[in-house]
Amino acid sequence: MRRFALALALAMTAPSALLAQETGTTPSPTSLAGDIVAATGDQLGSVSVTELANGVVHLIIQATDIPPGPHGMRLHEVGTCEGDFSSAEGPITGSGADDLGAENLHAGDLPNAYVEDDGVLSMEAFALPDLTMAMLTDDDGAALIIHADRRDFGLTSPDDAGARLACAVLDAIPAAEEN
Ligand SMILES: [Cu+2]
Repeated sequence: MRRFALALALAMTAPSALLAQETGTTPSPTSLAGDIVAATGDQLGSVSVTELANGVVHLIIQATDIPPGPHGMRLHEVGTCEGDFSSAEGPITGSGADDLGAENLHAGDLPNAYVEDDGVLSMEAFALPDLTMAMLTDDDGAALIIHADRRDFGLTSPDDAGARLACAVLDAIPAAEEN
């Protein structure tokens, strides 16, 4: 009877907690989340990032009060959103500036988002296959940037996404929230 009670207690312990206990490390997160903020500090929305079973990174991005029109969307190197958001530094480039064989396409690039007159941005996207969860969870983290202008990916014009309108620091979701 006593042995049964112990087995039950073990079974009820979260597997992730057991794993952390055994290895002495925290398992790398498979989900990240962040609040999208304007340069004024106003909160505009949220982003969630999930690594699928095959390693592909999937994003859900929702925000309000975004100027109507197309907006470049990109994952940047540093998880800091201060001032004009230059604190997030450059886009995640993966293996190099010309990774993926295209001068204007980097691992952190996402498709443009299109916002109607209501100012609502709502998109779901897969990241490029070059992007890994490890790039987003390195020591200095990562940030999502919503740019002022549409990106052209070098197809027909110089590729300039314009100013950084909004920014979200991508943080690991605490285990308690994830359940
Ligand atoms: Cu960018």
